Amino acid sequence: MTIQIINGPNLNLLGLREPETYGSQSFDHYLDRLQAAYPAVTLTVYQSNVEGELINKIQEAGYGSDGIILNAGGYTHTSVAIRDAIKAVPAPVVEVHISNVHAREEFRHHSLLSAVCRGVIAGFGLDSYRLALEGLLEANKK
Ligand code: CA2
Repeated sequence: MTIQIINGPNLNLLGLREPETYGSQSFDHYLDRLQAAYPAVTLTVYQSNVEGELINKIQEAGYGSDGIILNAGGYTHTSVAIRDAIKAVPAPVVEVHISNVHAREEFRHHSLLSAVCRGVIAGFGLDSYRLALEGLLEANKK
């Protein structure tokens, strides 16, 4: 089983800035641990700060993988184009957030993506990605 993780704008700064909100671990370090915990799954990660590049990756992985774990960052709250890309592909997409977006500013309470995703996980730090993976694995069994 292959799962594509896609991280959007500014998530390349994980572990470097705002540890009170996003923790102090780099994503690469977290991914090594996640991959070791799920040897039967092939995890690949892509990060971009560019909306069109994220859409290209959703289209590619949406036809070439068994599922997508997507943290679209700030585009979660603004991007009709990313929503359209998710809706257009057959692979299930789980929306994830490291922080609890509902406990933050009002503008983060609404996602344009949630309605076209298989599910949403938010607020568990980087463990949100593992929980999303569990969701995809369970959904795949059914
Ligand atoms: O909680 C999340 O995962 C978010 O998707 C993160 C986005 C934010 O716009 C969403 O509302 C919620 C921001 C990503 C910024 O990532 C940083 C990581 C480390 C340091 C600075 C920014």
